[in-house]
Amino acid sequence: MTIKQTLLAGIALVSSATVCSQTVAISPVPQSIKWGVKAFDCPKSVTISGASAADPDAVSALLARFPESKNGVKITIGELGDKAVNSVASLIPQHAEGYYINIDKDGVIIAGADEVGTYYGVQTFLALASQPEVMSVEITDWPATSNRGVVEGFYGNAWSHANRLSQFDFYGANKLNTYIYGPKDDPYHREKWRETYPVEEAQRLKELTEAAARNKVNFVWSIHPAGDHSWAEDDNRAIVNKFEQLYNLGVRTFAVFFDDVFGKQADGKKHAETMNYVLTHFVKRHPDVDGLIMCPSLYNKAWAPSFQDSYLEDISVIDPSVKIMWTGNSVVDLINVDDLEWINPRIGREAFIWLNYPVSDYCVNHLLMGPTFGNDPEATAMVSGFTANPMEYAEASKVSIYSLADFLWHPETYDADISWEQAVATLMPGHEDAFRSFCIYNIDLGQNAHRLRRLNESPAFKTLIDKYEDEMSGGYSREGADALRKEFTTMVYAATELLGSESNRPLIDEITPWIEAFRLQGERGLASIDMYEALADSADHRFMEAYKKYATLTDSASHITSRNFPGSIKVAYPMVGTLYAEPYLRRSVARMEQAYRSISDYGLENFPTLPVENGNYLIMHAKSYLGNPEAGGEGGSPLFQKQEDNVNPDRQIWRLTYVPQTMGYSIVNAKDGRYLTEKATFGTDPFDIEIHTFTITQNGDGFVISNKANSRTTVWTVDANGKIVPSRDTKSGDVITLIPVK
Ligand code: LOG
Repeated sequence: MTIKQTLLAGIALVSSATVCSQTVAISPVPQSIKWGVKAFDCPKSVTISGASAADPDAVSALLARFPESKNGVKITIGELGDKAVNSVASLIPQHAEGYYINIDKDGVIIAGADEVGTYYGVQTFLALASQPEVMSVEITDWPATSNRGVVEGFYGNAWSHANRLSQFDFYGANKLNTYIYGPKDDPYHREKWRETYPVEEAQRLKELTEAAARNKVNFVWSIHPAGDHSWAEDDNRAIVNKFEQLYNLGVRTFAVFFDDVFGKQADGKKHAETMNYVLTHFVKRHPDVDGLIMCPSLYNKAWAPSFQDSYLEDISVIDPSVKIMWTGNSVVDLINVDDLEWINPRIGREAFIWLNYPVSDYCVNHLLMGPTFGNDPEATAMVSGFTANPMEYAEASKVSIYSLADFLWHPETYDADISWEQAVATLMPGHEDAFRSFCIYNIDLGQNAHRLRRLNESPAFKTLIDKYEDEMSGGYSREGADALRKEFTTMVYAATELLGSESNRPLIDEITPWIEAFRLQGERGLASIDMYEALADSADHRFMEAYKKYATLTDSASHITSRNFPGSIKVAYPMVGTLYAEPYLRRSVARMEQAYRSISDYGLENFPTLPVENGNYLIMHAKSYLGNPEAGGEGGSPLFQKQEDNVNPDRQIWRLTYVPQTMGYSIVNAKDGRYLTEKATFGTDPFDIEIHTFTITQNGDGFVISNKANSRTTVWTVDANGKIVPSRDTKSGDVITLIPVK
């Protein structure tokens, strides 16, 4: 068969195998849906009645998919009050943005409660009509949450113009109606908030407001004046002046952000004054401006104790039309009823949610591609709006945004896993399985300052290692090796397929560094199984070849970066499978290295040489000795001391032990067994290698000691009092000398 014949056969097979039932997902899930039998084949064209009175964006969206012709499928469209849909007026739900759809063999009726409703009705119809046969159906639908969407509010590289245009189409299709513009690192939002946008940027913003409007998305523009607002009228006037520019570019809803400022800048009374000033001097002067939103400085419950008691009371006097944002129980948390019961009475209104998920600006090496779960469905009834702060990776963020749209529209029936499966399939048509494999290994955030974890990463991999790891470390298990080899092969195939796929290039281009890391992880896994099998055969040359391959692949993975361009605000070092796959690989390779050393001398020079042998050491800085003055106590800090400890020498002796998994050392005091933590204090909790091991690198005659926890590297410097100060400036590490003691 020629290639062409093969393709044709493939298509014939698909269409003859098509069953007559609804196979495409409608997301968000409608409030009420009644299926009937097949109505007609997927329309080739449509005949529209009611188009002249109906919402023009709804009609355009319909015509963008189906051409009009006399004999096309008959579509009647309009909103409540339009003549065309009079016959179904009583069936239209009385909810803002609601709609009614009826499809039968005679045609289609799409009737909105308002213009947005008609537009959303068309979106649902387009989903229904995206399969070969369209089913009879009656749908009554409306959103449970009024303002639903995204707040682009992260630190890092702001979304591009193309990113945002693509987002708005996505919001339109998924029935999200709100986008708040507030990227922390757009200078005209924060640092240079007083300055108006230059012509070119202004033109792009105008295009954005137009694109948002076409998709029924309310484009909210926010200003962040709080870094250096003088609280004098001049500065309030500067805010109004800036808003006037944005008004002229088409913005009709505005926001003022006061987040992440402290002290004098976090003054509730001043914030209230500013908001009321903007109301009087801007909002009231433009009858078509439809509202103001503020993000307070105290925007989560965990911070309440460190703020002046009166802060929330001070802002509660702001005109009730102003919406006040809230991230929940802490900066990064899911939203619960309890949080809202706490905040709503304090601010005298329903909070407007700023959900810090899937934002990754505090764990930049991770992509958050997992299911969106943990928000209380009941919480949606207690808010004035609900927006999510995404990753700087706009396309990748759509996995979570898709589910957010589903959750907010119909919280009672929301199922995070089902919604996630649909998101994955919708975003990579034709490569669903490969994309799913990738996403499943990119779920957890790792150790991070905000402590949010997602422990549902790679469950199948976890099952495999739970089942086989003990067996494999105790002896040879063919079953274990085969099962893991199969999984690692799937990873490599999935990555290769995605890298070569064409169905969503913007997404693939954006996440390529993570896909590469994923592919390498699979290949490293395969090399580790080769090592394992060679070890079982006592085949030292074969083992060493596999080991060298593993080491080369690991080295390549460590050089992958993302957003590593001149002027980039944050560079990322992609990490994947950090919950189970990566720790397993490191454990098993470290174990095999040890086992190999006991059977052969061949090629040992290929293993990394330890910068320092395991053992007891004096740790010295200049002429001082690191000691443990309060040994046996609970707190205290290690301290470089000028005097040798003659009373209790063990207090200045430290046991260094190499931990192959992290390629770092644990540092434990000989006197009381307490370990040094990443903050250079003492730890007594169960030892966590991911946080408390130190990398020791040769520097001249001495060493530099660094620690990589929370994805941040710090190096030891020593202050004038002999205290270790972990510095983020990784170039300025102090030279430390290590003297072995017997
Ligand atoms: C910032 C936000 C940032 C997020 C996560 C708010 C209101 N402000 O801690 O810009 O993306 O946390 O790092 C924030 O959440 N501050």
